[in-house]
Amino acid sequence: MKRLLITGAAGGLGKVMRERLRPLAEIIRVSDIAPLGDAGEHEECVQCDLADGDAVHQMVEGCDGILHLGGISVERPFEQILGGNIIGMYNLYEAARAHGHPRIIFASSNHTIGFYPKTQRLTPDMPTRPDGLYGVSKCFGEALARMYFEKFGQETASVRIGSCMAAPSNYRMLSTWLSYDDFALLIERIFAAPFIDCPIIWGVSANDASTWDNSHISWLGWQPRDNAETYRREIEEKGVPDGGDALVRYQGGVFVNDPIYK
Ligand code: NAI
Ligand code: 15L
Repeated sequence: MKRLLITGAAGGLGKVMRERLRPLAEIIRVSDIAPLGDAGEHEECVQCDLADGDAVHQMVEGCDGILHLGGISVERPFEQILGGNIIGMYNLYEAARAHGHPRIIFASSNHTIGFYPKTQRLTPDMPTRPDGLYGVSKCFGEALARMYFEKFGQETASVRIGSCMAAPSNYRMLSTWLSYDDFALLIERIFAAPFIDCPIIWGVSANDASTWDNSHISWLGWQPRDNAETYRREIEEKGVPDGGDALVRYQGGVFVNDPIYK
């Protein structure tokens, strides 16, 4: 790619991917509402609110691919979710439509399906069961991506990320963990494919305890290498939650207990 845009680049995942994805493009354009620090070599920094349509058009212009990590990433009052995740998604897709349909990777979330019981194996064609307004906003994002594909041919991979962090930090993450390496590998595969359509992909490592079925994307050739099982002993030493604990009862873990924040 000539220019890859990473939104949410000042956030937890954005900071990691800003470094790791350097080889994917001549220029990485990093964007966030928060300060981004100085532009590194082969970088451009664009500070911008996703809810500002004109600013988003300028941010997207000239980009051949977009990794969309920006937005509210946990349960928050609706007004915050509305700006970052609903209006922000619409602005991003309108800008992509105006600027040549750069392929988009949308950071969706397991909280689109959080109310499924942990014992159930899931495929992406099953109905959503969001566990909060945040999860609902990610369902909106996936639906928006689908509509722009059907109407305009806009390609998007909606990656329902489990728990993407350096290492799993609780019992639930033995199934939901996505390592940074496996996420970076997935991003590479998505941008390298000649055509991707508009799939929903489970963003999860090769965890023995995973309940998410990615067999529909075997054509992508993504083979996650990490397995949270490596961490089982040290996690279990901290204590094993009982079956009634939301952490292990629901796919979305404790998000199911979040109130509607005002
Ligand atoms: P984060 O909260 O650390 O980063 C999100 C970034 O988006 C922040 O830097 C924030 O300033 C920016 N942002 C928020 N509202 C904005 C707005 N209106 N305009 C522009 N930028 C705005 O979240 P994290 O963990 O880095 O996650 C990145 C993405 O991946 C998020 O979309 C999140 O929903 C999704 N995700 C992450 C998971 C994880 O395990 N880290 C799991 C599932 C989904
Ligand atoms: C998410 O969607 C959140 O963005 C992240 O902070 C984690 O809490 C993750 O899900 C998870 O379910 O572990």
